[in-house]
Amino acid sequence: MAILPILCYPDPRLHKVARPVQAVDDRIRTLVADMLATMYDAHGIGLAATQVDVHERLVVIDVSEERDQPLVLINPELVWTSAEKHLNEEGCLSVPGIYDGVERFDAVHVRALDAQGQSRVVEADGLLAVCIQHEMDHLMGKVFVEYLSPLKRNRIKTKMVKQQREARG
Ligand code: K1U
Ligand code: ZN
Repeated sequence: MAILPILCYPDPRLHKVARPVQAVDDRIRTLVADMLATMYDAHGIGLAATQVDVHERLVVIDVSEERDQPLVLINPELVWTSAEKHLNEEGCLSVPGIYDGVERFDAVHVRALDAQGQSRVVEADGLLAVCIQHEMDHLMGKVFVEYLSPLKRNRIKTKMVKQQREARG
């Protein structure tokens, strides 16, 4: 298993729209294993393929306390959303150190293929529902800071560019 580099905002590759996975084969299963290892290594609760510069519709998630309940969603599609929405605090491995409120559906049902290529519907609420919506946004090239005001977003962009310049030395 490999730890993959995670793209950092404002990298333009984070805005690419992912294409559907054509076949759940060994290449995809290796990508799933590498993405899970990368997510656990970064202490995240989710990761979209877009964030590791692979522009295919695949996300991994684990919101369990014990970090032992991985969820793999290939070609995910929302099939139901609740009427209610709420503001939730979000973070992003591609925007390290930034947390802010985003309005999301309270509950969603998502149809997706699992790592064996089997179709299933996942019924989610709470943090899992928030995380699914955040990860599916990544597949559409959308980063959570785009829900914030232009003022906040520009401040975050400036901070990230400065951090990356300093890290490069
Ligand atoms: O997609 C990502 O960048 C992963 C992201 C997922 C996420 C976190 C919180 C709300 C929605 C989606 C993270 O894992 S950020 C780091 C983290 O573990 C975390 C941050 C805030 C709340 C809970 C967890
Ligand atoms: Zn994210």
